[in-house]
Amino acid sequence: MKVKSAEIVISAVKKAQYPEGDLPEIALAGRSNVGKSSFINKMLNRKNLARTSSKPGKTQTLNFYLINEEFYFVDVPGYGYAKVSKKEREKWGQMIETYFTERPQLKCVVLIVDVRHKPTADDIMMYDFLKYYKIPTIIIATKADKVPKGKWQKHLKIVKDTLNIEKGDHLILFSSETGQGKEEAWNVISQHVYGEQTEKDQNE
Ligand SMILES: Nc1nc2c(ncn2[C@@H]2O[C@H](COP(=O)(O)OP(=O)(O)OP(=O)(O)O)[C@@H](O)[C@H]2O)c(=O)[nH]1
Ligand SMILES: [Mg+2]
Repeated sequence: MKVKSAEIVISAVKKAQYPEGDLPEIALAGRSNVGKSSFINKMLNRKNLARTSSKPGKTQTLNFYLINEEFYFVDVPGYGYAKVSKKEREKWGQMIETYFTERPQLKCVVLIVDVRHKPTADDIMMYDFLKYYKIPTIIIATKADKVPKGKWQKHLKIVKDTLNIEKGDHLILFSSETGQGKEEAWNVISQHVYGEQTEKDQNE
């Protein structure tokens, strides 16, 4: 995928603010601080387009990034951060549910998990939610640079078994530090954005 342009279009908190038009959307989901915004930046070759932070809870709104004027990445606030009030959690739940269940433009969700750890109960709940609504999902196991190469397969198997990943959903080892897995991630994302296509088309 050649990224020719990438820009933030809107930070939305409600449906009326979602962009108009019918361009396909790929949303990011995952635990707070797992690396969703870093994933977007790495994929787009932009250092700081999506704001990242070592403190959890950086992304608070649905941030729509328009790519090549053809499709959107939607950065979604993370879940599972303990220091969040009940009221904020409810607000988050409502915002996510509305977006994930009432948005025909949403083609696929990229669920990001930390390859170092067994997926949490929240990760499982998120994946089950996506499967209940039949939303195609790509699982990105990120922070591969933090695990020695000899242990990658063992960790991937734990992710696969714990989430009980359905046939047809891809699991990709990734690192926002090294760029590992980037090409594979683009290949799978392109299939969801453009539908099936040849490798030649994708490289153009
Ligand atoms: N070593 C390493 N660090 C990473 C990787 N991806 C993200 N990080 C670090 O993890 C921290 C959180 O990254 P973010 O991209 O802000 O995480 P987020 O999921 O967007 O977090 P919220 O917006 O708070 O939900 C930052 O300090 C990143 O530098 C990775 O692949 N490898
Ligand atoms: Mg973020």
